[in-house]
Amino acid sequence: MDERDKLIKAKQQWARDGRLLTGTHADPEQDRLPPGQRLVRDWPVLDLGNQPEVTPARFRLDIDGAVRRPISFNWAEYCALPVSESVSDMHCVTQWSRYDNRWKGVAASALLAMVEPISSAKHVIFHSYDGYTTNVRLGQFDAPDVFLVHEWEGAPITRQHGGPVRVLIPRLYLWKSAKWLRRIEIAGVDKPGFWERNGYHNNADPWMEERYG
Ligand SMILES: Nc1nc2c(c(=O)[nH]1)N[C@H]1C(S)=C(S)[C@@H](COP(=O)(O)O)O[C@H]1N2
Ligand SMILES: [Mo]
Repeated sequence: MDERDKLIKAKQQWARDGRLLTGTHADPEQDRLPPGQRLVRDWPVLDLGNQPEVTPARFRLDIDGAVRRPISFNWAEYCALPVSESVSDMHCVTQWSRYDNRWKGVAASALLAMVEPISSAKHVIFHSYDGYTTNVRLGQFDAPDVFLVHEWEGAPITRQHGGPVRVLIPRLYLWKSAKWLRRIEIAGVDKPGFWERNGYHNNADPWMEERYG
């Protein structure tokens, strides 16, 4: 069994055991730190072990599916998009949280305005260069604090953290924030992603402790 299979088996066991669950809920308006989390100062790296090198020449981002105007960017086209700055917290299901991360990126709402989802569009599936997938509801993606980010703390996002471009959805556990983003599929039906099929919760709200499905 290789490292990747071992990781998947371990996480499926965590899900069966309900590991790390405190059994409490919290209100994100009042409790900045979700239940069962602890603060870290560094930024741990977590993925399936295959960190693709996405060079500017190789970079493509497609946004398609249940939209009126599907779009495909190469690196130069992507760099011409309007960039916003934001500050947000990160919460990982493996129990670490990191406050006040400074990001630069393209607002999810701006991208959605360009592609114009049709009325039956309800879900978003992210596809990455390493084969990873993860899914959210359209409303979870279409939120003011959601960005495709390319800078963290004033420097380009490193390859190990999913650069050049990754998703950032601060109010969901970090496995929903796809690294090495390749495609955003807008869909009428939900399609559980990699960890959602391997024991993690479909909704992933840290304040509700939605760790396992
Ligand atoms: N493409 C891709 N994105 C991914 C993953 C992955 O394996 N591949 N792992 C997810 C998981 S499980 C976590 S916890 C976060 C970790 O992001 P980080 O390594 O930048 O902390 O990325 C998420 N996004
Ligand atoms: Mo994770």
